[in-house]
Amino acid sequence: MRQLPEHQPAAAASCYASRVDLINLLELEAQARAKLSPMAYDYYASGAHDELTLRDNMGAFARVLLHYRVLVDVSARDLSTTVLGHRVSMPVLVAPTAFHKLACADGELATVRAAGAAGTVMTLSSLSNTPLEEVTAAATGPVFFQLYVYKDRKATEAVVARAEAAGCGARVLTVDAPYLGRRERDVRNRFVLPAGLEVANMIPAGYGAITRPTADSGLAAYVSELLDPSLSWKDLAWLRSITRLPVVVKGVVRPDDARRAVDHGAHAVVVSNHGGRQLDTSPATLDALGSRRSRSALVPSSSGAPSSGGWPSPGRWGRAASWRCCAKSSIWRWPWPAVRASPT
Ligand code: LAC
Repeated sequence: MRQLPEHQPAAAASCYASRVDLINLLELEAQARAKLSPMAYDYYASGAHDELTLRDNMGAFARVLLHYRVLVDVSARDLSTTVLGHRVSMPVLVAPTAFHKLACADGELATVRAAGAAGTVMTLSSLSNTPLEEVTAAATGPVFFQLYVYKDRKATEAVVARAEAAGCGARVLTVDAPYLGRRERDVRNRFVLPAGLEVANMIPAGYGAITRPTADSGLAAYVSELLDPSLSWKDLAWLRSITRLPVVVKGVVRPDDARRAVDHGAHAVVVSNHGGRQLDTSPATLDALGSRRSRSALVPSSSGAPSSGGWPSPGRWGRAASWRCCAKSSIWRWPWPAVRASPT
């Protein structure tokens, strides 16, 4: 039987590496590849199946050209904007990603400190290795909470209530993962959380452990066993009934689904293909964000549709912001009613 790469324990060292001259996320990724265990790196870096969408998420940026204007006095530049009533220094949020303690011992605490220092929002994953209360206690900026709906709705309602009590600013419902995408690297590695790491938020419900299955990815087995694939549009009403926070729908690539999301009560939509990790050959995020059908629906409004996927450098952010987005942000605006600053 193929010898599996043993997972080295999560890096005991702090996340705060000595100063390194990294100028974009691609260079940071190269550092991660050198420092992380193969299983941890593969988990973070992988896409579904042939990873075509994973690559196209970045390739799409090369298809966007900036036809810049000149002589318009840019001496006073301000990238700040607001997202669901929270002021941010720039139109870039930290998207929800799982298992930060695979990277270093500080895990999600390091991420939330960095997001606060950058003046932006951290979206904390349901599948965090650090309990949400510890993350919000360490936060110096807004924290949104990404939600996976478990078959056990009582357990889901409990974590929703905890996130609200801990001061999270919005609920980000992931809708593109009824089952986990087939990440072949995780299958080869038979991905599992190493000893000492769990799905911290779900330990009280008894769903903290991700164990190594006989084959396949331990995370795929966890998702298939515990998350609710029956989720449908009617469940947005259920979610809004159990939280006072704004509800954001994340994982949409179609204009009609984005419109359905708002028609069913979403306060905002995140255009995302889950970083190419779910359905290979789905459209690149930037193409979904800027497709002709979608852009034809673009009119200025005060609602928002951030996007997620393929943004490793400031140059790419600028291209996204050029998609007729609001002057100061890459929040994409749709012809929707104004987002209520505080949900009813
Ligand atoms: C992933 C899930 C956890 O992409 O969002 O791995």
